[in-house]
Amino acid sequence: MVKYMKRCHDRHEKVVEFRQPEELNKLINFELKDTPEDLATVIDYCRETLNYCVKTGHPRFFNQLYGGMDIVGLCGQWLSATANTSMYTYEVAPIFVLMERAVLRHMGQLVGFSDGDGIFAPGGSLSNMYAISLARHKKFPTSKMEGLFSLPRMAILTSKHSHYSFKKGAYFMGFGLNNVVMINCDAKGRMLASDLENQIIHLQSQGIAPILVNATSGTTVFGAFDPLDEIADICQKYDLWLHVDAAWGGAIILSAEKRHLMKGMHRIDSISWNPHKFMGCPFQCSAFLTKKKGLLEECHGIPASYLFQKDKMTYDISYDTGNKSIQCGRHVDIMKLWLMWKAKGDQGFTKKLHHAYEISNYLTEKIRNRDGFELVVEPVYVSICFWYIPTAIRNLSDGDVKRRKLSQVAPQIKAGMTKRGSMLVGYQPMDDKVNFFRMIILNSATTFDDMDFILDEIESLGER
Ligand code: ABU
Repeated sequence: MVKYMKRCHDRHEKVVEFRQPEELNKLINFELKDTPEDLATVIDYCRETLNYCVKTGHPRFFNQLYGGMDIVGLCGQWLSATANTSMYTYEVAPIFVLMERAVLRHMGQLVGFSDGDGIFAPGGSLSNMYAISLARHKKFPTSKMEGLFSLPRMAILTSKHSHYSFKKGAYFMGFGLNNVVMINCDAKGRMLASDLENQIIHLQSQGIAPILVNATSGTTVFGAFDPLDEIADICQKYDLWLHVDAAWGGAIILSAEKRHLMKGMHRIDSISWNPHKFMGCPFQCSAFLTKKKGLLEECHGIPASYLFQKDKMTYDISYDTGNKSIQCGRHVDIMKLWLMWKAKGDQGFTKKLHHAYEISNYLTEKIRNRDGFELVVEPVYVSICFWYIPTAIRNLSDGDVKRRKLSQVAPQIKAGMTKRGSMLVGYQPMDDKVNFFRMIILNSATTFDDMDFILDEIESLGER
């Protein structure tokens, strides 16, 4: 593992040694048997596994909203794996429960919740589902006993650029996809507050009860920040739960220079903030925070006499966290984050963010000034969206033929970089925009030279 960590930081190493599934099936014997295999073979499996893993810690991995390799965080991950416990009671996780309380308190205070509550969840999607669950409980507390059967039809509102977890949450929790109202965005990907208000009025006129508005701070593709103050005004007017999905963008809270992008955050009811994204905490680590103390437990608490005995004489049972959660067993995600925060302080994360902005600004300037490259949208965060337009189609007039050809460019270049293993960058279409690249800059090891490298590589693959 230590060798692998070194390889992840070596630019001569490939980001991925890509193999097709049928090749990997030949390289590693995945099938299980009745009889044991010897230890040397088992260790070989470990070696082979790392050989074919994607090096997400490599400075040229830009594919996802996570990456990099924080050694302190990794040690925290190893330590909690060694401790092998569950977060549900103080009884079996005393130190981790106290760590979680301290980190949630600190994160809540940074958001502006003076006396809030929260929980670490297995990913941002689940954190967002916590918000839907609390919003429903707040509006219709009888839902805990009666389910959906005693309630009016409900809807949740979120922008067209928001994360798909709101749709997943809607069907998982029984609302149905038709009751997720997608609010229009401006050209920069920010929710249009005027459309939000129109949609709320329209829902109410049909007897549908909106229960939650989600605003996004750092949308998944453009990295846009919805206008929280304007949205909070509307939620206040119509008495709606305001959640912010800041899974990707929450780190800007740590920067006095950039925090204005989330102006109004102290007015929200809840927030999802994933330290495994920009902050570089080893996967996975997602915080759900709410202003409403006690609501998580009121909403999700179920007596379980084998875990949450009310007559425990060893300690104060308010330290048991299991009844805030929708899970039973809960992974210890806190140790790695707490240790990183101890080692860096707020300042360390702020420095990481400002470094990423410097690299992003450099890349943006290069894209602006280099033939064949074109920005899709002016970035406000560290997500840089752009097209590469090969020479062969550069002079075609705008129209269906050019769009069709351009839409094939990013997938072809992506296939090329994966085969070479030289770097990984994501792509997607968005609204009327055909496939474009989305570069995610978050690894502190990434340099200006890496940006020159990726543009050269994209051009070389795009001109083949
Ligand atoms: N949960 C974030 C979406 C995945 C990604 O674009 O990396």
